[in-house]
Amino acid sequence: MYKLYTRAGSGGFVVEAALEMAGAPFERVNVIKGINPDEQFGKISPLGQVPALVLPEGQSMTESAAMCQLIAERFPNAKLAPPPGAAGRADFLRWMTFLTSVMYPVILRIYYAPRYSADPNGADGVKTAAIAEADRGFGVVEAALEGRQWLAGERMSIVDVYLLMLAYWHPEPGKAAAAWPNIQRVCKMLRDVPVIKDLNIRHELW
Ligand SMILES: N[C@@H](CCC(=O)N[C@@H](CS)C(=O)NCC(=O)O)C(=O)O
Repeated sequence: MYKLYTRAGSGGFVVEAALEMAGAPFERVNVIKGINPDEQFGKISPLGQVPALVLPEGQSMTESAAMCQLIAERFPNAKLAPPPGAAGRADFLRWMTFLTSVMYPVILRIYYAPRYSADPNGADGVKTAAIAEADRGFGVVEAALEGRQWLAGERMSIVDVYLLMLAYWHPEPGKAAAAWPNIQRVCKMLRDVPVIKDLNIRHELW
């Protein structure tokens, strides 16, 4: 049994989606921001962040992208990622890394702006710059989706779900929808996937 520490509206969304799509047995532990739900959480997530995943064998991990890749690897029949050697593999690794190392942190700067400035009046500036940087990143993904249905290979993969999550975290969803039609197209297709639809009841991305 997997155990996922998560919270509605957090990066736990994409890991919940991966576990559900894989058919992996898992329990959720809801984490209220700033409060350790149990002693184990403090040890496995030293930054106090979700998601955090405890594997059936007892080992634990943080980092949403690593979790998604591990779940894809452990449940190959779910086809959550193009396997090593497949045509879409390079794109999958590229976009997974881009979303997690470029886009996720920039979006954190929007929502946790005071953390990113030593100036007590600096948060607004951090936020404005972070939104501009997020927009630049979404522009890169938008261009990559031109003429193709999914980010990696010929079928949906967990990296598309990662993109949906980040796209709905944009502070101005209306602007985002108009500015990036290819991303919107991917989101629209995913919104109808039953697992995603169900998860949205709790996460309220849209
Ligand atoms: N790099 C981590 C980022 C996780 C993260 O920043 N989680 C946020 C929620 S989306 C969090 O728990 N923030 C609480 C905090 O930093 O205090 C990942 O990809 O899993």
